Amino acid sequence: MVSIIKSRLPHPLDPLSTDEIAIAIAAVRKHHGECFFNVVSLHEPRKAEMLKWLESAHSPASESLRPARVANVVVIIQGGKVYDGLVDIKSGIIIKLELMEGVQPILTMEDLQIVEHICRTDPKVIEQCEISGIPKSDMQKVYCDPWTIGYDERYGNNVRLQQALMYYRPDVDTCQYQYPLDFCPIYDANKRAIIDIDVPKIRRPLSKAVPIDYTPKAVAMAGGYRTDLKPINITQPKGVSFKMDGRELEWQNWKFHIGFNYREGIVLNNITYNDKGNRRPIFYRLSLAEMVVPYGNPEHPHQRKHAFDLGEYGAGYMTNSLSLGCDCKGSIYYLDADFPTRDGSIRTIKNAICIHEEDAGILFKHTDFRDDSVIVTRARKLIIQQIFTAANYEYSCQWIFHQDGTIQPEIKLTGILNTYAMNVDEDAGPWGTQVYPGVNAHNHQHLFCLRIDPMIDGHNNTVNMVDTVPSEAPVGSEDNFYGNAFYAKKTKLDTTGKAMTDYNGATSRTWEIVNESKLHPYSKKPVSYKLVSREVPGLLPQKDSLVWKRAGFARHAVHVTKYSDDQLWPAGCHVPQTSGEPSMGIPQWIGDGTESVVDTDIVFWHTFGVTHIPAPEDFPIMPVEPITLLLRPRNFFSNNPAMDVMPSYCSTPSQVAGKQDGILNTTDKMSTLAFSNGTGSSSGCCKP
Ligand SMILES: *[C@@H]1O[C@H](CO)[C@@H](O)[C@H](O)[C@H]1NC(C)=O
Ligand SMILES: *[C@@H]1O[C@H](CO)[C@@H](O)[C@H](O)[C@H]1NC(C)=O
Ligand SMILES: *[C@@H]1O[C@H](CO)[C@@H](O)[C@H](O)[C@H]1NC(C)=O
Ligand SMILES: *[C@@H]1O[C@H](CO)[C@@H](O)[C@H](O)[C@H]1NC(C)=O
Ligand SMILES: *[C@@H]1O[C@H](CO)[C@@H](O)[C@H](O)[C@H]1NC(C)=O
Ligand SMILES: *[C@@H]1O[C@H](CO)[C@@H](O)[C@H](O)[C@H]1NC(C)=O
Ligand SMILES: [Cu+2]
Repeated sequence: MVSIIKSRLPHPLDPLSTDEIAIAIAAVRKHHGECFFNVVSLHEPRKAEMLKWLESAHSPASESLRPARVANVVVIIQGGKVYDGLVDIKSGIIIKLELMEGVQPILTMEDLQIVEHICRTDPKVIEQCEISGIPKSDMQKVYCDPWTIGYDERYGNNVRLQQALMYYRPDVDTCQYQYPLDFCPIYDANKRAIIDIDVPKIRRPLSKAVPIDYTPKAVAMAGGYRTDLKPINITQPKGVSFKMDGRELEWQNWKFHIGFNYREGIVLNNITYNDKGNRRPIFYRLSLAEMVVPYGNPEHPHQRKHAFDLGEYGAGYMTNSLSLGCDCKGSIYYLDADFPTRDGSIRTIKNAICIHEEDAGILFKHTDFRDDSVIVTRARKLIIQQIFTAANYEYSCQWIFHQDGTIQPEIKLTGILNTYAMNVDEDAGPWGTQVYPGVNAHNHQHLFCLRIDPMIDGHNNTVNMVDTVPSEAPVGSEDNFYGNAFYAKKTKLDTTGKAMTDYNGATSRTWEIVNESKLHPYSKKPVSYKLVSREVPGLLPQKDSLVWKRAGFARHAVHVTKYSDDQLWPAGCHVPQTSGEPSMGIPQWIGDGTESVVDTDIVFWHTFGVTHIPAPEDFPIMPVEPITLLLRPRNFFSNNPAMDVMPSYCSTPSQVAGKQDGILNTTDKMSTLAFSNGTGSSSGCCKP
C-alpha cells in the first residue's frame, strides 16, 4: 500500500493547484478583462530563498521565510499582444505583467486544434486539394497537423503563425500519414485565417496506394494477431516499496520531490540518498528542458520543420493520460496535472505521471568456481514516467532510479513518422526514404537537452571531462616499456567557454560532476556523479543554418553555466518564431565564455539523441526505440552501496562444504519451470 500523508501547505515546489491557478486567472482578469490564457504555472522559488527557509525550518520564525507561492502567467489579449508576468497567489496581487514585443509564446493544444477546421473551409486550400485530386465534397477527409512555423523570414515574429502539414484520410479510421498532401498552408492566429500557401514546384498528387494500418480491423485483414503469446502477470502481493508524502517520494534510500510543468513535464527536485544514515545531496533539480527535431530535406519549405517540442508546444501540455496495465504494468501510483484553458478555466490531465517498480534483472552475482558457493541478488528499479504526443510522434520519458545510486534517464521514441508526398517515379534519396508507396519520410534528428542542476555533497561543484587514453610515453620508454599503459585523463572544464565539449566514443568520453573538496577515503579522488551517455550525435544542420542559430543548446554535447534562477530554458523563454539572431538561451548565458564554473553553483546541460534515417520497419507505426543515459556515483560511496539488498540466494564455501544450515534462500515461489512436462528438474535457481 502506498502511504499518503497529506500535508496541509503545498511544498514550495509543488505545481500550482487548481485553486491557485484560478486565483492567478482571476487576478489577471480583474486587471486586463478578457484575455487568452497561455501559461499559468509555478514560478519556482528562488534557490537562495528556498535554502534560507530550509536552514531556518526549526526556528519559530521559519514560517515567515517560507517561499511565497507565485504564478508565472502568460496571456494573449485582443490584437495578439503578449503579456508575461507574475502573480502572488496569497494576495492575488499582480507583481508584474509586461508587454512583450516580437515574441510568440508556446502553442497550446487549443491553439493547434483550431487550424484544421479553418483549412477545411478555406477556398484556396480547397483549390489545392482539388489539384491534389481530392474533390470539394471530400474536405471533411482532409486533416492537418499544425506546427509552429518555426521561423520564416518572410513574416518575422510579430504575427502568430502556424504551418499546416496536410494529409488525407480516405476513411476516418485510416492513418493519415500515408496520404500526405504536397502543399503547406500558413495560418495566422490573430486573423484566424490562412494567409498563404506554400506550393512546391514539383506537384505530387494524392497517393493511390492501398492503405496499411495498425488497427485490429486492418491486422485481422492482414492475417490477424499472433496467437502464441501467453499472459505475463506482475503481482506485488504486499504492495509497493515506495512511500509518498504529498509529492515527495522515498524509495530504497532515495528521496526526492516530483514536480511537473507545462513545458518540461516531470521535474525532479532535491534528490538525496541515505548513505548509512547520512542523507547526501546529489541533484537539486533534474529535467528534460528542451529538444529539437531538425529535418534534413533542403526543398522549401521543409527547412521549417525543426520542432522544439518542449519550448514550442510543451511536454506537459502534450502529455497523455496514462492507464493501468497499458502504459505501466504492476502496482501504479499516479499524479495528475492541472493547466489553465485558453478561456481561463481548468484542464486536468488525469494520471499524467505514473510511478511504479519493476524487476531489473540481476543486481550482482558471483559463483566460486571451486565449490559453486554463490551469491545472486536481484535488482529492482523505480520508474517515474510520462508520455507525451507531439502530433505524429510519442515520447515516453522515464526517470529510472536504481538501488546502487544510479539514475537512468531513458526516452523511448514511438508513434508515427512525419511523412511527405512522393511521386511514383520519384527517388526519395538521399534526404529521405520511401517507407511505403507514395510516402517519403525525411531524415531527421531527435536532440534532447537535459538540464542537470547538481549538488554533489554541496551546491558548489566542478565538471571534468574524462577520456580514457593510452599513455603518452612510447613503447620501449621507461614509463611504458611494453606499451600497454592507459589511464583516465581528466580535463577540468574551468570556464563556460572551455566547457563547450563534444562526445568522443573512441575515448569512452564521460563527464563527471565533482565536489573537489571532498575526497574518497580510498581512491583519494573527489566524490562525483558521472554522466555516461553514448548516443550523442552532433547537430547535422550546418553552422550558421537556421536550426544552428535557433537551437544553440544543440551545438555541443555539454555546456556548463553558472547557476542563475531564471536560466531554465536552453532555447529561450518564448521559442516559437525566434529567428536565432541573436541565439537565445545557452549561447546568451555563455557570452564570451570567460566566466568561471569551478567550485561554484553550476548547471550542466547535456544534448543527446538519435539521428533517424527512416526505414519501412518504422511504418506505419514505429516500434519503440530507446535512448538511455546513466548518472552514476563514482568515488561517492565507500563501496558498493547495495550489498544490503537481500540476495535471492547466498551460500558460502563453508556452508557448501559442511552442508550446514543457514544458507540464505529467499527465492520467489512464483517462478516455475517453463515446461513442467519436460525432463528438466527443479533444483533451485542457483544450483546447477
Ligand atoms: C494472472 O492474471 C489473470 C488475469 O488477470 C488471472 O486470471 C490469473 O489467475 C493470474 N494468474 C496467476 C498465476 O496469478
Ligand atoms: C531536501 O531533502 C532533505 C531530505 O529530505 C530535506 O532535509 C531538505 O530540506 C530538502 N531540501 C529542499 C531544497 O527541498
Ligand atoms: C563539498 O563537500 C563538503 C563535505 O560534504 C562540504 O562541506 C562542502 O561544502 C562541499 N563543497 C562545496 C564547495 O560545496
Ligand atoms: C560556493 O561558491 C561561491 C562562489 O561562487 C561562494 O561564495 C560560496 O561561499 C561557496 N559555498 C560553499 C558552500 O563553499
Ligand atoms: C510439453 O508441453 C508442450 C506444450 O504443452 C508441448 O509442446 C511439448 O511437446 C511437451 N513436451 C514434452 C517433452 O512432452
Ligand atoms: C530455494 O527456495 C525455493 C523456493 O522456496 C525452492 O524452490 C528451491 O529449491 C530452494 N533452493 C535451494 C537450492 O534450496
Ligand atoms: Cu524519428
